[in-house]
Amino acid sequence: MQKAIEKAVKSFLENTEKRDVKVISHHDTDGITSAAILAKTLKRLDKKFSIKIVKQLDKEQVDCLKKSCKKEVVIFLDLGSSLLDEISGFQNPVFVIDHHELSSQATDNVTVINPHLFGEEEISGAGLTYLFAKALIPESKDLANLAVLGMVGDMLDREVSKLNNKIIEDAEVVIKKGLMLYPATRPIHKALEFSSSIYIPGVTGNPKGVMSMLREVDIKKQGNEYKSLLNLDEEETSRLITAILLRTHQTPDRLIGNLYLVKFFNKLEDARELSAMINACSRLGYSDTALAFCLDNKKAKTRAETIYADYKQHLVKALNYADANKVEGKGYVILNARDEIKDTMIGTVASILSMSKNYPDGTVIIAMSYDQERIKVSARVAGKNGRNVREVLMNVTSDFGAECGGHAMAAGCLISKDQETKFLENLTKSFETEVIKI
Ligand SMILES: [Mn+2]
Repeated sequence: MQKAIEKAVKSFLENTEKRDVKVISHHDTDGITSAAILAKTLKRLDKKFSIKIVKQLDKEQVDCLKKSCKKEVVIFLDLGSSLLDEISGFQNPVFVIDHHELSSQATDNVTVINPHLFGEEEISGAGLTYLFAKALIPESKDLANLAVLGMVGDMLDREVSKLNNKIIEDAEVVIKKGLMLYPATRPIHKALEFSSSIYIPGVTGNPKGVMSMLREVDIKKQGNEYKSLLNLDEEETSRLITAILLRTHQTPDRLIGNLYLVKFFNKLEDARELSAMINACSRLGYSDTALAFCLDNKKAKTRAETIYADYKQHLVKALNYADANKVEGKGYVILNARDEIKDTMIGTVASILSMSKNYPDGTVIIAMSYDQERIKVSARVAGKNGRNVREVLMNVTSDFGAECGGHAMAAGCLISKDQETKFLENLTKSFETEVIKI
């Protein structure tokens, strides 16, 4: 892949001699950090560029871009691989730097850098963009911290690979083994209350529950504040882990993992926390703030922190709503949140429900939320084994057609509002036939 990157860089430099650059990137953490890495690099190269951050890329948007960007060098980051046929219709030079599955082959005017093409190991969009940036300017190690956020954002940090290790090394990450609760650098009671990485029944979103658990494990304030997770001593940590294990019925390996501490604004920060903050900004519609934060804007940092606090309140409310309104059947849970939960948060809610350990292994979680005239559906599987939820969605929507994406354990689709009843009918039918088969 390195050779392909070098070739791409050469062609990129030639093409941008007389053309400006248009960057299109995805609105999640991986996409935002990819855009930030490239923006910093283009600035150093003194190239003129503009950035567009999108929630998702569809055919219509590509057509729109074809009309509006006739002169620029267009570069897609963390997306585009599924639309190579459409992207091939551009008249001008196009680059796609992405790690998602490829739909087809691209034409000559499109340069694709994708690990699937080279049989490479998993790497995030930001990781790829970082490799591209390093090929453009070798002295780009200072951008590796952004690539670490992208990697953590796409949950590829458990993927031990040469490429990822090199990025972690370049970023001078401090790795600590510990409880996968974030932020690891802030007072423990806050981390417990807002722990979306580990859902603890009776504690997450419940300040009283947090206090009673801290009393139970004998963790006291030091002066006016609670210690952060990183500052707890060994015994406090192990008592806390036991208490969480008892409440979540998780296995220890799901709770313990590597904490990545990266330098941002001259402070060591928990990469998962920053990644969650960037995602939160985008999900509430503030991708511009997220990007400005990644470009070291101090004002954006303050704003992003406020938005993140707001997001956590939204999320806790959404989880409480889900708890009170979900419908449980044999082997499945359906949550139809309509307008009560934002479409940009419904996937997170579905993931948290699937990790909550309240359901037996293999339970399918379906969560739905309105997105203007459409309904966003997120499907997840609790535990490790179960039905292929992407197939479930494809079967259930087969008589009216819907674009389904994702994979066996986590998938999603968009349907129109008039299909709501039909979709729910098909869904229940499908689950009930499955039960009969068993
Ligand atoms: Mn990605």
